[in-house]
Amino acid sequence: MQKNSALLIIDVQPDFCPQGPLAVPGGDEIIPLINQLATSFETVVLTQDWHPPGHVSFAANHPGKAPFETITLPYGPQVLWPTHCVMGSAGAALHPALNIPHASAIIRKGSNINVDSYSAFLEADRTTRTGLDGYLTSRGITHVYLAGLATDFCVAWSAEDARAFGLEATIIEDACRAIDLNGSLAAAWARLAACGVQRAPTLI
Ligand code: VGL
Ligand code: ZN
Repeated sequence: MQKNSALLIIDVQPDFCPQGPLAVPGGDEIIPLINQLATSFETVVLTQDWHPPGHVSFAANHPGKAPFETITLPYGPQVLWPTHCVMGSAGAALHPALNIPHASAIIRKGSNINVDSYSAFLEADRTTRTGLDGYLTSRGITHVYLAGLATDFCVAWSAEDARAFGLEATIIEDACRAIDLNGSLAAAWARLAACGVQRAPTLI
């Protein structure tokens, strides 16, 4: 892989894998492929979804609301999720089967109690940056390849924002799994195509 490419591994955490509170079907199946892909990249960045217990995206913090309902917040619509990835909990750790010792940065996102952050670049208010754009740009990265969970939420939003920050973006489909809530996967692929995100089955 060229020096100007980075692998971005999104939210491969126990809470998104089978047995977890927000399990993505087959979420843990992608880990061997991700470990293998990572060996081809000099620059590898991992993200962790990382929420305080009182986070606004948790249905449990909205009396009378159930997981997977949508509410309206000051920054727009917000899906309410089961409590997941509470900062410091075992379910929020990087998945123990990940084996990527040369990964150079870990970005934690969603730590603001009032704002969700599907994207690795920008919070849901669409203005607060995580700093990932600066990290990548300062290392000369012009193309990000994306893998992880979930295709239709955090992977998709991260890929769209990569394009907005002027990067080429390719989603490695076999290295992702989706939640697919009410057609969210098809909707995500349509948005991704419209902003020029490329789609590859795998790189191996
Ligand atoms: C995610 C829902 C809530 C994800 C994170 O990683 O796709 N989805 N928080
Ligand atoms: Zn989350």
